[in-house]
Amino acid sequence: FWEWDYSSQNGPSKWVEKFPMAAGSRQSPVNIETDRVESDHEALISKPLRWKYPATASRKLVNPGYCWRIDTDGDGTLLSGGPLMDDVYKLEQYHCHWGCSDSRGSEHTVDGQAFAGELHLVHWNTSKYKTFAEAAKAPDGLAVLGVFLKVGKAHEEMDKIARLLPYVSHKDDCIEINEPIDPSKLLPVRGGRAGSSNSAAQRCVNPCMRWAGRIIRPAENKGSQWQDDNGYWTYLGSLTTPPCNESVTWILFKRYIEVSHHQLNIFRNLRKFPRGEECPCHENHGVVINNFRPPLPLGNRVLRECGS
Ligand code: BO1
Ligand code: ZN
Repeated sequence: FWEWDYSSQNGPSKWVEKFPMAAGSRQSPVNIETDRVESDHEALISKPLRWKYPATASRKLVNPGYCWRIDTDGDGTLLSGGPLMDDVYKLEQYHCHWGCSDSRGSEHTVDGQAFAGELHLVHWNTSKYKTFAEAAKAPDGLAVLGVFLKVGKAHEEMDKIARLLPYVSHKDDCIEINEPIDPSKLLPVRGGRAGSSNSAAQRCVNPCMRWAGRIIRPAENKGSQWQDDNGYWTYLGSLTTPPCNESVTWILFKRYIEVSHHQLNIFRNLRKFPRGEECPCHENHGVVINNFRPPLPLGNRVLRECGS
């Protein structure tokens, strides 16, 4: 009996023995060849990608033994438009992948280049399915927003997470989140680009409103709605961990966010083994590093881009 992980013994090349889906033709991640993407698809342009994440939706921080993960209650969250068209998706959880050093860690690569990490916001299609588990079995059930992490200056919202990680240092540790953590602040607004191109911005869809002589900012209560003018790549793929279901519409932002080397080191300090157990002292003294799956063939799939 073995549990899947990222080690040489039970890592990505062995997953297929227990999870046959991992050998499918719609697997993730992939390498994004920027000069081979198809641009200006009418379907993508006709409806801008938009999202809404109330900070109060982030409920629990978990160490599942292979990353950190924040589980949400989904209340008031929304992702729609772009490749998702009119279907409305809800945020289920968000988590991260990273390396042992700053030169690798992302799952997707851009023109063969890896980033220091990759943040995944995992959503499910509430227009068509009743639960996350049901959606996870359907070809259009899930949508994951991916954000590349590059080492630079410390990220304020990510620091709220980094400061909590010592409380979930061991596998199966879980804490409730009391300070609001806003996943929309983890999306790239300004900063560099994963591909080449010029600048644009993220727009707030619902403007501040006046009420009883006061200015009400949407962020103060239910979270504001944002739409992307920054550009993304999209393709049909899978979960990047077992069971590797081929149920994901991938949406990868062209812009990356910056996190500090120190913040990544805090990620690299999480343990793969439960509290109270001896350190198994297998690879890397039982810390969670290199929790990324290498890119798989794009095959006959189309990678589309939207925005500059
Ligand atoms: S990812 O964003 O592609 N890295 C990803 C990978 C796995 C999941 C979500 C996003 N979730 C998994 C759960 C499994 C469950 C599966 C299908 O969804 O971790 O426990 O079996 O429901
Ligand atoms: Zn992931």
